Amino acid sequence: MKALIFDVDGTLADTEKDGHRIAFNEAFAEAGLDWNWDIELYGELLAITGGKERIRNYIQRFNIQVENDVNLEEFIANLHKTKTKHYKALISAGQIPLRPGVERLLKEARANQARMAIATTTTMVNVTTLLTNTLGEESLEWFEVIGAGDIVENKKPAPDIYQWVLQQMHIDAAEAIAFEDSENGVKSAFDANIKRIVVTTNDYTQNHDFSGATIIANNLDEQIAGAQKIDLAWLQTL
Ligand code: XBP
Ligand code: MG
Repeated sequence: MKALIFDVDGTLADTEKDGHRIAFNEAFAEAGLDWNWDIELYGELLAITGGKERIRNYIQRFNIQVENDVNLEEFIANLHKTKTKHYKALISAGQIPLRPGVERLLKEARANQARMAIATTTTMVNVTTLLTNTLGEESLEWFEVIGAGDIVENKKPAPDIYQWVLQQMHIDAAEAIAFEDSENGVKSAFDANIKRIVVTTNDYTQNHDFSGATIIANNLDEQIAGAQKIDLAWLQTL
């Protein structure tokens, strides 16, 4: 049985528009900044993965002057810490559900002792908060490895995080199936040599270039060629 490696943001849950974006804006307000990332702008900023990297890109792109006497690195790190605090609060309040079919597939995989892991760009506490709030505390144990955030040097679309997870699991890329929602995510998995990639798109990613993906569906509960939904039996045919 192949190991299942899941992305988090956009794949397990639609966290970007009503989660991360809101938390960024709350952090900006708390820091006294008049920045506002509206839905459209945020969609463009998503091209850069990682919250700290996204803030830096925004500052550069709009030529924003951050107070002269502060160190930019430190400024971004502090702002991002505040963002993570707001994101955690939002997820803990149960604002974001899992996407259709996610709980079903995770539980099916668990019941069949399939090996599972996570490969994400987001901060570790964001992952654990989402999992415990949607699936309970014990769900953290369902995942053999959780690769998250700054654990690798280069975030998606670089292959580093998938390579790191494969290494930790002591498996070859040929033994894995990756679950992604974005072009950056598919590129990351593909360049880590994972050639079985299941994409479930969302509003932000539906027009992305998914070259290298095995299948592109709206969600895991969608009827696809050869199956009523994306389940373990179908995944084993890949
Ligand atoms: C997810 C991301 C993350 C979140 C923010 O990308 O890009 O950066 O938007 O998380 P993927 P942090 O789904 O491809 O892993 O602010 O914690 O970095
Ligand atoms: Mg994603």
